[in-house]
This record gives sequence, structure tokens and C-alpha cells, in this order.
Amino acid sequence: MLLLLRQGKISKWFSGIGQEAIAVGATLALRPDEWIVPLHRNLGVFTTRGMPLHRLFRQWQGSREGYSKGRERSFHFGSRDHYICGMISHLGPQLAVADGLALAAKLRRESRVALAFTGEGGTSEGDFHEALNVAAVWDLPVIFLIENNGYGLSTPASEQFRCISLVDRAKGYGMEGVQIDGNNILVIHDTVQGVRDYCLRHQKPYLIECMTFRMRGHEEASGTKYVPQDMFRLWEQKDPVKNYERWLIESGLLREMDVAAIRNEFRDLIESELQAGFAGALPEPDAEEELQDVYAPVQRSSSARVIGEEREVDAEPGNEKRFIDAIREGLLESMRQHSNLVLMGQDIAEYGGVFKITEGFLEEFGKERIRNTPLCESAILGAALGLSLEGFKSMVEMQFADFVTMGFNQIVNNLAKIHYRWNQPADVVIRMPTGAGVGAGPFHSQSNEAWFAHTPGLKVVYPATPFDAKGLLISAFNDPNPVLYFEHKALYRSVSGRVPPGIYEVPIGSAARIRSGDQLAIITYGAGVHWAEDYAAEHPEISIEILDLRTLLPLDYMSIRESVARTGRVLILHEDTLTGGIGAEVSAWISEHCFELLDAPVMRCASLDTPVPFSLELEANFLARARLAETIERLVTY
Ligand SMILES: Cc1ncc(C[n+]2csc(CCOP(=O)(O)OP(=O)(O)O)c2C)c(N)n1
Ligand SMILES: [Mg+2]
Repeated sequence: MLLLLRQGKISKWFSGIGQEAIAVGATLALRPDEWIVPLHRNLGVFTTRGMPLHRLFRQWQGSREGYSKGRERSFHFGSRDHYICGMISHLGPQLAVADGLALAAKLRRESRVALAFTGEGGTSEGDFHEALNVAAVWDLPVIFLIENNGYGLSTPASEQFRCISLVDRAKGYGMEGVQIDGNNILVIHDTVQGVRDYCLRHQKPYLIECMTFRMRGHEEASGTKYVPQDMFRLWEQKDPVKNYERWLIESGLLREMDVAAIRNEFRDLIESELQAGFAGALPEPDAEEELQDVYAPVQRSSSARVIGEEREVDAEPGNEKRFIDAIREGLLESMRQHSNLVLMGQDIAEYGGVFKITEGFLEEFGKERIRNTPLCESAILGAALGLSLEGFKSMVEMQFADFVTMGFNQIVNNLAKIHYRWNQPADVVIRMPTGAGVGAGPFHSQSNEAWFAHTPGLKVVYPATPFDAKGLLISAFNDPNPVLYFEHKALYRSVSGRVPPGIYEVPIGSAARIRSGDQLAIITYGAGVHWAEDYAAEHPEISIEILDLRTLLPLDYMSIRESVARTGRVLILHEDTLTGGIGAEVSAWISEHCFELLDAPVMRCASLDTPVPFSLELEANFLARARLAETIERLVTY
């Protein structure tokens, strides 16, 4: 590998030289259908699970015939067939994915553990804490394995943490742990085997700290100048491969003369696999395929009715329901429809959630499917991804949309990218109680949908009516992709409307024309829909069309175009702040594609570019609604 790297025949490479015993020993100690969540230094996991070398070489060359169609580098890929979960570069977030994988096994009463690797540097991340804490609280059979090689890139352990041994941290989580020699494959194998038995028997996690050393640089280009030379001499003596070989010979299990033969056998294998690897095709860029693979294909459920247009809504029977009750009904129907759906969130079980949406769910569905979570947004989102890899659906409720920042990385890097990277679904719905107008201040009122609408791989829906709230939630659960479901808190109890009984879908990606007009189109969503309707009702002299986007990613460009064509004047209205909001995207698209249909510049009416203030007077002034009349006047008279 070092030679190939120098010859420029493979890309970036993280050597595990000096640490081989850990990845190999741990993998051998598990059953082949137990998930492993490796990191960048764990080649031994991939080879021990029997991945053909020629395909690995193709992966590292960026070949189409690797494991990621040339989309991922080095070890950042996984394979469902090998029960190997592909890492993201951020290290720590992977630990919680193992929580979800172990939870899946636990829920199915299967006797399987999940094993996750981390370096000692990675243990400084908050995600390490969250993952261990969740595994402990939920009694999950996860083996957390630290490879303590003394350095995180160039930073020595002494500048990384103050505890004497990382394994001491296990106690803090109410978990058992052990520190072992990471350079002895037999010690590692036997320890992991014993720990595995423990995890299965007691249904508990376990922490293993393997003491080892990295004989090369973090990656080849960065060198090892920062490492004292005598460290190399010391650890050279403990080389895991040479020592194992010596032990085999001394024990009479291997003859000296066989060593060369075995080495030659491997050399030949590697040479021929290398030739086969280099014959792999490089990707031929095809923009359509690239875009297509960002999302898992949606299989429309045959039982669900699809009701797209608002006029059809009027034809549907149904009782008047509040917005919040429609959400509850959508959740309830989905829980009954999908026996593999698990709900997770803070205070959602006995307490019923802070907005009481899941009140009574615990009684019907039980504690396994209605899961109170610790305050660990990131780990819970990571666990949701682990559940998805094992065929579960899940919902993660953010107590307030504002708190999603604590799990932001999992959403935009792990959930959003996994299908494109290695073809796995992230079948997760994230509920986002959002919005202002309730005097809740800067951290309980934000509109943060634009953060996500910018991220390929996510879907973002934002209903404004009870009908859409239920139908979009059901669609979100039927969709195997990560869907952010924004529900405006101020609409919960202030808006009512007809909601059909049973299962029905409002398609993701389709806007609704909720009022026709020819003088001016207001393109909006969420609370903006109600502001626009109120304005239109108060101004019958202006012929106003209202388009409710309902989905922000992907946008319904056809409907947007139709509204522009009919009116020639467009106002984009949203509660989110102005700069970089959805309005900017819609406006840019209209200017680029509908310029000749416009009679006036596209105008935006949004909230002030400030945090959301607490006092009701300041908040009213902050909100876009305060400038709606004036903006419409400017547009109509332009
Ligand atoms: C969140 C994040 N911060 C920084 C980095 C850059 N980085 C990659 S590996 C690494 C050091 C990791 O050290 P350790 O966890 O000890 O693993 P080792 O490389 O020693 O096996 C750093 C800083 C990263 N990938 N992700
Ligand atoms: Mg390290």
C-alpha cells in the first residue's frame, strides 16, 4: 500500500501498521452477521470480513466498481453484505450508529452485538459521551473499542484528556470496561469474545481500551516528526504481526520454513488481485445518475390514497380537527401501519411530549416503540440511522426545532449522505416544532428550515393546514429518506380544518394552490399561508393567488411557474429571516426561468435579520407579517 501510494496508484491512505491485531482480532471474535462500525485505521475489519482485495483496490482508486461508485475515499464506505457500516470523517458520530444497530437486535430479540471503533482522540468528542450514555441507559449490547495509539494526528494523549486511563470513563456511564494489550491478537480476540458473551447475556454495553501505537504518520503525507524516535524503537519490539509469528513458531504451531511460503502466497494473491483491481472501470460521470442516487427510491404504499390538490380535499369527508390533532392522528395511523416504526424523543412516553402529541401512545404501543431519550440529540439521530440499516423506521422528535443544532451533524452528514455514498436508506422522520409568535425568545422560536433545504439527501416538508399535516406526515413515514417535518407551534391550537379519517398521503414535492387570482401571487408556506389568507380576505379589491409550497425540498417548480405565468407579480413570504432563506432560492429560480413572465421584480417579505426577540411587541415587529401590507402595496403599484 505504501508503494502504491508513492506511485500515485491509490488515493489517501491511513495506515494501520502497528495496530493490525486490534481490527483483525476483534472482527474474528464476532459472528459474521454482527455489525461493525470501523474507522479510518481499520483495514483489518474489511479484509477479515472477506472483502475481495481487487474490489478494495478499486474502491481506493475511485473506480466505479468499488463499494461506492467512486464517490467515497479511503475507508469511508460500508457494505451491508459484510455488516460493515461506513464511517463519516467526523469519527465520534459513528459510535451512536452502533447504538441503533444494537437496539434493532434487541427489539427483535436477536442475540447480536454491534462493535464500534474509536481512536483515543475521538473520545474527546461530545458524541463519544452521548453514544456511551445512550447505550448504558438503554441497556444496549454494544462493544465500544478504543484504539489508544497515543496520538490524535499530532496531538499527544496528554493534550487530549486528563484521565489516567480512558477505560476509567466506563464507570461514569455505569458500564464495565477493561484495558488490554492492543498488540497481542490472542488477547484481543479472547477479550472481545468474552465481552461479547457478557453483552449478550446481560444486555449491556462494554468499553474496551486497547493500548497500541501507530508506526506511521496519521496518513503518509503528514509524517511522524512529532513522535520521539525511541517510541518507535520501543513499539517495534511489540510489533503485533512479528510477535504473533514468533509465538506460533515457539509454540510449535508453525515451522520457520513455512513462514516464507505463507508470505509468498500472500504476495502472489496481492499481485494478482492488484492487477484485477487496476482493470476496474473509472466512473463515467452521468449527472442524472448522480442526482438520482442521492435519494432512495420511494415505493408508494398500495394502501394509501394520494390526495394532492386542495380541491380534492373539499370532496373528502372528515371532521374538523385542530392542527395538533391532525399531527397526532398522522403519527397514530403510521404507528399502526408500520409495526417496525419506533418513536424517540425527550419526554415523549409517560409525559406525552411537551406538546402532548404522543399522550396515550405508550399505553397502545409500549415502551420499546415509544422511547424517552436522554438529552442526546446527536446520539439519538445516529441511533435512528443504525435502526434504518437494520430495516426499522423511526421518528426523532426535537423538543423544539431550535435544539436540532445539537444533532445537526448527524442529519446533514450521516443521514443525508448515506444513500449517495453507499446506497443505504436513512428511513427517519425528524419532527421539528418550529416558529415564533408565541413569545418564546431566541431559542424556542427559530425558523431553521433553510439550513436543511440546502442539503442534498434530505427532504423538507412544512404543512400549513391540518389536512396537509396528517397527509404529509404519513407520506414522510412511507418515504425511506430522511424527512424533516416542520410543524408550527403557533398553528397547533389556532388552526382547524377538515381531516379525513384513516391513511392518506399528501405527496412530498407538490405545492397546493389554495386561492386563485390573477393580479399577484403570494408564494409561501407555514404560518405565511395564514397571513396571506388573512390579507387576501381583508383586501377583496386585489385578485390574489396563494401558493402553499408545502414541501421546501424538493420544490414544486411547475406550480411556481404556473403562479408566475398567471399573475406576473410574485411575492415570496416566509417567517424565516430574509438573507439566505427559501425565498432567495425561489426568487433566483423565477428570475432565471420565468423572467419573460414577470411584470415586476420578484419581492420577498421575510422576518428581520435578527435573532427572534422575546417581548411580544419586538417579536411582532420582527415577523414578516409586520411588513406584508407594505410589500404587497409596492408590488401591486410597481
Ligand atoms: C470532527 C472532526 N474533527 C477533526 C478531524 C480531523 N481528524 C481526522 S483523524 C484525527 C485524529 C484522530 O485521532 P484518534 O481518534 O486518536 O484516531 P487515530 O487517527 O489515532 O487512529 C483528526 C483530528 C475529523 N476528521 N473530524
Ligand atoms: Mg489516536
